[in-house]
Amino acid sequence: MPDGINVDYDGLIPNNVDLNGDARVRKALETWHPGYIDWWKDMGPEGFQESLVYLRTAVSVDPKGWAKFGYVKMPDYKWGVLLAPKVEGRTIPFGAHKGEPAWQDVPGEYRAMLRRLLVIQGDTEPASVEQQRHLGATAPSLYDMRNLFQVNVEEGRHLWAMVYLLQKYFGKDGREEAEALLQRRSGDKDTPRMLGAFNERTPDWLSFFMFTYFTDRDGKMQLEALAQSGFDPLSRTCRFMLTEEAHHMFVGETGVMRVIERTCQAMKAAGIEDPNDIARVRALGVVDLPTIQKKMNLHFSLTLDLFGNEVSTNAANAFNSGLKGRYREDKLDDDHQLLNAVYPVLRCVDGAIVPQDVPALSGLNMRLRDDYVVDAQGGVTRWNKAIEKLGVAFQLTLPHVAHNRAIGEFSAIEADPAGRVMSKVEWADNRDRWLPSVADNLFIASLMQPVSAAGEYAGWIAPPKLGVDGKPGEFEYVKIHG
Ligand code: BYC
Ligand code: FE
Ligand code: FE
Repeated sequence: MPDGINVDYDGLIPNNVDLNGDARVRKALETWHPGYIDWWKDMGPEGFQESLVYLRTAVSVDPKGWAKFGYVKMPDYKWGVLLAPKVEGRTIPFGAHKGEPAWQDVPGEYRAMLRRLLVIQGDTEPASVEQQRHLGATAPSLYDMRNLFQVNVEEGRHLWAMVYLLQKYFGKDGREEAEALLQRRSGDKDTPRMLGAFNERTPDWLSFFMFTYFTDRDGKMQLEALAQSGFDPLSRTCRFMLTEEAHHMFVGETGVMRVIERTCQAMKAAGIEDPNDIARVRALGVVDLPTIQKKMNLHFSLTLDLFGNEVSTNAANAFNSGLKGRYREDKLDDDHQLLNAVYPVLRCVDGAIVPQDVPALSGLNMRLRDDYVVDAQGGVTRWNKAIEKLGVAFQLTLPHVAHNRAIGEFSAIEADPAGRVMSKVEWADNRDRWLPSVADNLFIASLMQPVSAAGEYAGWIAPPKLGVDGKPGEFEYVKIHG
């Protein structure tokens, strides 16, 4: 079947890229497949490989109806290779080659750079599955468990998406990279995943919701930037991945929202006015709002690290060569080349945080990060509205970009969530006021008792407003024993 809206579903690998007509790539993917399944069984959701999970599977790339729902054992999930439909006459939207026809093949001079971008993107996908593999055991409901597994299988499909590009366009190098993507392990001291945040633990469900809200949103921003690529197969791949990504952030935003709702309702019912009366709030078996703020500080700052350095030659080169654009490049009104433009960036000068204009090309990581912060604020505002509506005097705030950073300008200094710079000693003395302490994590861990009766929810989280695929509240989203 030629490239298009419909997906060839009959073979081992569902696809809309005519794998049947491309014996070399089909063989390469079929050879890679058993290693992938081994990886999934080893490193995917622990303890639920035989369960029947009510999952959506992509069966088309038509935005109006691309998924079908049904019970699947996760190792039997149909991970496919799906690209958004080709746009006829598409041209390279930015950089030195702006206006030239989009590349259908890898431009030789940019081969190494493109390969690196694909490998980094690909590496994050299995990493997140590894980070989340223990969470099934403590799911607060079958609904949440199902959402976790949905996110996991789709991250698995995102790995397939990058592996397809590597196998199809990078020959032997691509095969080696595809293999290496199955070898690295999140948090492993010898063969870790490539980016910092993907080697952190996701120890509890509040972390999972924060991760899918904040870190999957970095995924969204990076995919948006790569969706602009002059390398057309990458652009089309990322455009389809973005349709799935929206659900991951939905899981995060509604997850945090439900935790907040439950906490505020419990406080009201118990007559607790002071959100900082942590002992009394915790005695109700819900997460106090200051601890939610700390979790947010942690996951937001870890995610900011994923945007790289404030001033980056890599970013300039990726843009100039037409490989990685800006967020919504096609909606921006400028010359799309930026050779003479500047961009304001917060830098660290003599230990102080100061704005500085840098060449716009070198500042592209920051531009994307700034767009990210605006996007991330949206959900925080909605959370705050809910807190207010529930009558609790507390507001969540995104911490300053210099807070708790390990990459870039601010990795050299310490700053509190308001952006006040301080000594290492002051930081060490106060760290637990801003980031989850051992005691906070132990408390959250104590709440993580599994609830697996259909329609029931753990006491620290409110039920969702709507079920999945229009299903009623008591629907059995996961048949744990198959
Ligand atoms: N950790 O020039 P710089 C997702 C390295 S998430 C460790 O500033 P650049 C998802 C950097 O590699 C989206 N190392 O870097 C979410 C470089 O090393 P080399 C993933 C880091 O390239 C949830 C050196 O420092 N996709 O999809 O401008 C669930 C100099 O840095 C880090 C992408 O990221 C770090 N955080 O920017 C599942 C898109 N940051 O080469 C999935 C592809 C930097 O000098 N990647 N370094 O040895 C890129 O566009 C860029 O590579 C980065 C870094 C934005 C990551
Ligand atoms: Fe992904
Ligand atoms: Fe995601």
